Order: sequence, then C-alpha cells, then structure tokens
Amino acid sequence: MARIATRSWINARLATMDGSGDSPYGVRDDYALRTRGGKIEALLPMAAWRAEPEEGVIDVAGRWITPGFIDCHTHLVWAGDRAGEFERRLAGASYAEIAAAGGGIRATVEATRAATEQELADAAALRLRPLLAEGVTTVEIKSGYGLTVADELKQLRAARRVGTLASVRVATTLLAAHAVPPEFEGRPDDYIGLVCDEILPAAAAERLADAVDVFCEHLAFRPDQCRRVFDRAREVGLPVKAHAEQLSNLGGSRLAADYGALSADHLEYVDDTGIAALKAAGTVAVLLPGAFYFLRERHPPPVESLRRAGVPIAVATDLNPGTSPFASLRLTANMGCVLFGLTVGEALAGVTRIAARALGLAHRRGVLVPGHDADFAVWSVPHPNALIYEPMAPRLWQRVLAGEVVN
Ligand code: DI6
Ligand code: FE
Repeated sequence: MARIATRSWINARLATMDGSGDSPYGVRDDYALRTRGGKIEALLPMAAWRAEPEEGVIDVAGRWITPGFIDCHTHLVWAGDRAGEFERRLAGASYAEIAAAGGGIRATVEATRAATEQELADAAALRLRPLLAEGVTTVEIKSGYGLTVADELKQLRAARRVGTLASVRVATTLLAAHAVPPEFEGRPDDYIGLVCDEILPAAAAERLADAVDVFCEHLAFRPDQCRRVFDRAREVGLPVKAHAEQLSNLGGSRLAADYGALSADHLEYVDDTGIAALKAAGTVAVLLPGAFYFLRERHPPPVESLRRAGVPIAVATDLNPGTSPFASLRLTANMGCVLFGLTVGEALAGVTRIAARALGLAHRRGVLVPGHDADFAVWSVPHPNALIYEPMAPRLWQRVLAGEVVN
C-alpha cells in the first residue's frame, strides 16, 4: 500500500500547548491538523479547510488532540527486580542504607551486566507498553546500570533498539556516573577516570548518547567528580544533565547551570542560589514525583520558588526498579499536582513542551505547530485536564508518530 504523505485530522479541538496566550492549553476549537511528510504542515480552522486531492482524511468528531507526551527522564533499560528491597524499606531500612550495604543500584547493575543486549531491549520494550498506551511518543532512556565500557554501551545500544522494537522515538543519555561499581569500591575518583577516559569517549564515538548525566549525591558522586564528567562531555560536544538535590543539597544544580545543562532533575533540596542559576542558564527543572512518593520523602521541591523565578518545569516518570517503578506518565503528572502543587496546565506542559526542551528538542517536538514532527495523540475526553485528573482511564483514541497512526 502506498504511504499517504498528506493527511488531515478534521473536526478537532487542539490543545497546542504552545505556551502563548492566557490559557496553558493553547486551545483551538473546530480545527483541522494537516501533516505532510511526517511533519505538521498546518493548523486550519475548519471553515478554511478543504481536502486536497489524494489526501487522507480522519474525522475525529470533536475529540481533542495534544502533542505526543514526552517522558524526559527514565532508566527504562534494566534487568532483575528490587521487590525484596521494597519490602526491606517498608520494614525501616532507608534507600541510602541499602545502597551503602551494596544493594540498590548495584543489585540492578549485577543483573544488567548478566543480560544480553537483546534481552534488555525486549524487556524494556515490554515495560514501555503502558506508556505508549497513554500517548507517549518520545522517551528518554539513561544508561547507568552497566558501569563498564562494554556494559554501558550495551545498555545504550539496547535503548536505541527499543526505538526499533516499539513505535516510539528514543533519546539516549549516558549516566555512567550513576554509582561506584563494586570493582572500584573506595576509589570513586579512579572510576570517574574510567568514565572520562573510556566510557564517555566510546559512547560519543559510536553516537550512542544524545546527552550525558551524573548522579550528584552523597551516595553517588561529589560535585568536583561530576565536574570532571561535564568537562569531558563538553570536549566531545555532548549536552549535560544532572540528578541534583534529590536527598540533600550539594550544589549540583548550580554546577549543572554552570555547564548550560539541558536539565537538572529531582531538586527536592534546591535552594534560592540554585534556582537563580537554573533560571540564568535556561536549564529545565525536571520534577520526579514518582521517586518522591516511592521513597516516602517528606521534603517536596520548592515549586512556588521555581515558578516565581520563571524556571521551566517538566515532569517525568524516572521509571526505574529502585525508586520509581511506575510506567505511567499520566499518573506521575497527577502526583506532580497532588504532591508538589503543580497546576494541571503546568503538568501537561511538563510532559509536552517543557519535556521537549529538557531533551534539547524544543525546536521540533512538544507543541502542535507547523514544522514540528507530526507526533500527537487524539483523546476521547471532555477536556485535556481529564487526562491528569483520572490518570488510569484509557482515553487514547489514536497515537500518531511522524504522521502515521501507530495505536
Ligand atoms: N536517582 C534515582 O532516582 C534513580 N537513579 C538516580 O540517580 C534510582 C536508581 C535506582 O535506585 O536503581
Ligand atoms: Fe533518575
């Protein structure tokens, strides 16, 4: 069958999420959305729309169209599970104690090293399914459970392969500075040397990483160690991100801002200096309420200060086996509202326009605007706010990737 290059979705209500105007949703009522060659070509009032010859026409009968959702922070590729650790935490052990005793991230590292690239990709593609069923069209995937040259590259290749196994776009992030691996016990600086001298250059040479991330925390790496990784990333021309201020304040967001980071993520303990630095650098604050909830944290990120400062705020699942085993971006966005005080409009912008920005993709994804990738979702809802209000309700009518209906 010939591919129809031009299509219009007609009789639609658009939530463009373009950030202009008074409403956070950017509503256009009674519109047509035309795509050509995988891009959005035009948004037209129905009164101005006429079918072109050979054009495919899909009548959505008043349904809503939003940009495809973007999960801008996940650790989707892993092996093994940490259910026993969950039980130990419920019995009183802390995340930090479990990590210090060699569990936590290291347990997942052991299982991930033992898995093949294909096994990892297959498991990740399966794990991704609920996200796709709720309108996700782009997912970021981090490494960080390999922690050797071969195993980090294996994880990144598996992440890229997910994009061929499932109808989704994948952005990869090298997070080799996630934990000190057992063979470097007590020698974190030596491990950072391996990251800078071998793992990062190898990932860059094979074009396996779109960005570089670090875990700046007491139970992971100090700011001066993270700085070495950022310097190396800068040398090879890769943008950076940071897990910062999740459990304590080490100044990770200031460091990230110094390097013009795309995003600083978590930020429960960020202070005013950090917030000012993020604002000045244009760095996105990525909030991860799933991890906050699952670790039973008590100190939410200072959303009102971030908002007042004008720092762009995204929301992501942080999907991982230790701190956020929740494959739902809509549930996560709901948690962002209930636990952190985001408005529904902010949460929706946080999984579309601002999430795209956190991945350096603001020029081509995250809003409905001519010229952008034709990645969007068609919903059977009275208003997009229902997607966040009632996060488990199956409201997806169509998921569209590069102008093709994929669900
Ligand atoms: N912060 C997190 O929430 C995850 N990684 C990180 O740096 C947790 C990863 C894990 O516990 O497996
Ligand atoms: Fe994370």
